[in-house]
Amino acid sequence: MTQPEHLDEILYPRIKPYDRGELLVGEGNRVYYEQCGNPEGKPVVFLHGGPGAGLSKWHRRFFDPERYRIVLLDQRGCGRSIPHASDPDADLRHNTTWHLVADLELLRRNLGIETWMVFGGSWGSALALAYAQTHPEAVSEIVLRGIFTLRRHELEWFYEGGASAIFPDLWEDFIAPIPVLERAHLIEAYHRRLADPDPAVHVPAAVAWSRWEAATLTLEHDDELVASMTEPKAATAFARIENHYFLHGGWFREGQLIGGVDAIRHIPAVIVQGRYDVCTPIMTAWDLHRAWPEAELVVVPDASHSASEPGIAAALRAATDRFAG
Ligand code: STX
Repeated sequence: MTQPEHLDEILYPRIKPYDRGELLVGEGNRVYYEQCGNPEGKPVVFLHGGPGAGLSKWHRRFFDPERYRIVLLDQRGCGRSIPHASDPDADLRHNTTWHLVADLELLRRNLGIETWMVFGGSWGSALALAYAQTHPEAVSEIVLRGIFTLRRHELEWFYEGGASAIFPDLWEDFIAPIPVLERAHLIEAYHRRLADPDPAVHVPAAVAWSRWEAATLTLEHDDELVASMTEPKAATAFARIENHYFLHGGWFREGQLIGGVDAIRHIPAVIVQGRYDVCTPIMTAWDLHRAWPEAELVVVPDASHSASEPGIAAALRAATDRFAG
């Protein structure tokens, strides 16, 4: 996707990495990472969404490149990491939340970083909470956006019918590939198709899954975002990885991430949330805020989910500017 032009007025200038590498994380997986900004700056790690969405170039631009050492990675199976989950017979057994948490810790140590800021939106907010609660001593600050913790009712809201109340038109397209008798459990019904090694079966399912999400992420429909997220290879990895994680509840106990804030409440944190976020409704940010009042909650009144929305992007930049010291 070309970088959204409106971000030129909100975020830092377009930059290129000063370093790119591959982290060998075991089981044949290679995790792509890159570093941007100032090698002597304050370390921050960017955690993308999905899971399975991969990096975009504009993700580099939430941080002052003079003051930050910006580390970004494509989580297992997506983006430039290999093997890619779009491979017809991809095996996702070694792709779980706890593998990703371990990958982050390995990357931090390999890069010689003592502590880093953790910055994540949507699925990235879940991964940030899981990582910080497992390795609190490695985390200097936390910036979260579009809070998502994979509780049963969050998954049911977006993938089992709740959000059809707001997007009934797009919902019809989401359920269209699934026979009526299977619609009581859409995540499971989609799983059967997405796991099929035949591209004639898994690609159309992946595109329908990804279109539902892409088309509901922004306050106003964004054609470019939908086009980039429904490109068959990206859509297949995105849909397969998301579906695999959601089928397993992220390998969390119900309520684990909000229940686990005691381990991290001493860490300075900002929570940015769009009021009209349909993908990850504000109820979850509110529950997190109630459990963790020390973290600052910034509600953006005229935004939905995507970090590219102007109010969200501006609030995120303000947070990283403040933590830069
Ligand atoms: N998925 C939420 C999520 O993490 C349930 C997500 N959805 N779309 C995105 O992230 C991108 C904006 C990164 C494409």
